Amino acid sequence: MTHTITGTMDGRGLRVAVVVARFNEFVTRPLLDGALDTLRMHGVDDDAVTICWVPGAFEIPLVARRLADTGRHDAIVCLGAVIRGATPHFDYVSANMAAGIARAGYEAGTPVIFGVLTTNTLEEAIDRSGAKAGNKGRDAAAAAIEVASLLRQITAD
Ligand code: INI
Repeated sequence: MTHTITGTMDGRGLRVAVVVARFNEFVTRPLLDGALDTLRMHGVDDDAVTICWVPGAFEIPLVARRLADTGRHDAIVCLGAVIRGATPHFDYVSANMAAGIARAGYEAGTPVIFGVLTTNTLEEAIDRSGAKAGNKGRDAAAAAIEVASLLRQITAD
């Protein structure tokens, strides 16, 4: 007989940290608003949410790792917007940020969720932060709840 463990979308009792980049704040602020609304909708208590602003996406992994190492959060949600048109640094910032976020989660053993937009244009970033193509902050918050719940069940089983 198979044994399936599925994460639930019940966020009650979960403690979540959000790391959000100030760079391109007109995009990252709606990502944050979407993430916070989704956490609330799924029962995560406002008092259980910690928000850390960082200068840009490049700084996200370090702060996410430090938060994960405290052991005080069930998941870390990373939010930012790296837009190709805005910088010749796009490739360096996005590659290091993505690898660092993945590494923080794998090494700390806490879900570190990738909610950073990497887009070719400003328009694409706006579309993905609440306009035409959903809100990546909401998606990231939902993923945080699901994976934190899944890990809890695996550990409890
Ligand atoms: N940071 C971003 O979050 N998005 C960007 O598009 C971006 N651009 O275009 O350069 C960006 N740069 C800043 C970077 O993340 C660091 O904060 C900075 O280099 C200081 O380390």
